[in-house]
Amino acid sequence: MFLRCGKVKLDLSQPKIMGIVNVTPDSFSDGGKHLSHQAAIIHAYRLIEEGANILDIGGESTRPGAAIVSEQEELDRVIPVIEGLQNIYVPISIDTYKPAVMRAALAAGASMVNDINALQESEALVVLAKSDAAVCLMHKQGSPQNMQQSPQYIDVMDEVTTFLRLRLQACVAAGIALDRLVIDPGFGFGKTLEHNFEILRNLNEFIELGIPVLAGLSRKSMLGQVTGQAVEHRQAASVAAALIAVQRGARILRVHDVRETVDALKVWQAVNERILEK
Ligand code: 8Y4
Repeated sequence: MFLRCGKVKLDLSQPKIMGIVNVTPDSFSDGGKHLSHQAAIIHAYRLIEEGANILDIGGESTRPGAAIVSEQEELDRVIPVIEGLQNIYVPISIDTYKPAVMRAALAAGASMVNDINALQESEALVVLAKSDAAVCLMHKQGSPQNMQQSPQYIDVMDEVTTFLRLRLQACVAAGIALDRLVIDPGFGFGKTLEHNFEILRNLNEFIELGIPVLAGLSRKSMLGQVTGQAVEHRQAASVAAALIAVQRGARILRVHDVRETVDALKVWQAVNERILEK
């Protein structure tokens, strides 16, 4: 199984790691954005060194209740970072739901779009159809501002699967080939603790859609709820969750802690390889 990201064909026969690069505004906002861009670029290089296979660059926090960032502000945050990463060999993913940001990021060198809105914004399908970039289609219920108020499903697996199938069909109808698409159930996006763990338990069911599955569990509140740990102490829980996702068929893991997740995957791979040797 391969994922086409522009010129790069990403081999997903072994699970791959997407490292998270947040471009957050620096606290010296009077002095322009140079420092936060520089910090994001340095962090990106570190994640590559640690073994990241994709970098996910985001300029708007999509954590529950986070403030909305204007299109121009988001562009000002992410485009200089993408431009500053011209020489890297790993594909760059742009984390955005705004079509104008997608277009500018792809022009600046990104070869994947990670859209928590699954290309439902008008023009998003058109922007991607005109490109050769990969796309991650994520499920959410509600908007990041209200999604955790009272998530409700009759059957969460059924609803998420149906939504992702419809978005896959919309992408194919718009001219985006299947080998450019990834699906993601969207852990924490309009889901209760029970919903999130039901999805993780049954993650293998998404494989039937025939498209690689991406899982984003890193540091999320579902892990805080079961461990009692604050966000800065969820590394072990995140690695455990990532490994469970891989065992249930996830092909891409979106993580903050790249080095630790790489090691966990090496243990998993050693177990699998040694089955074949016997
Ligand atoms: C601590 C740190 C607590 C981060 C919560 C968070 C996903 C995603 C996000 C995901 C895909 C987040 C952009 C939420 N999550 N994209 N983005 N899948 N494809 N929260 O699960 O990291 S942001």
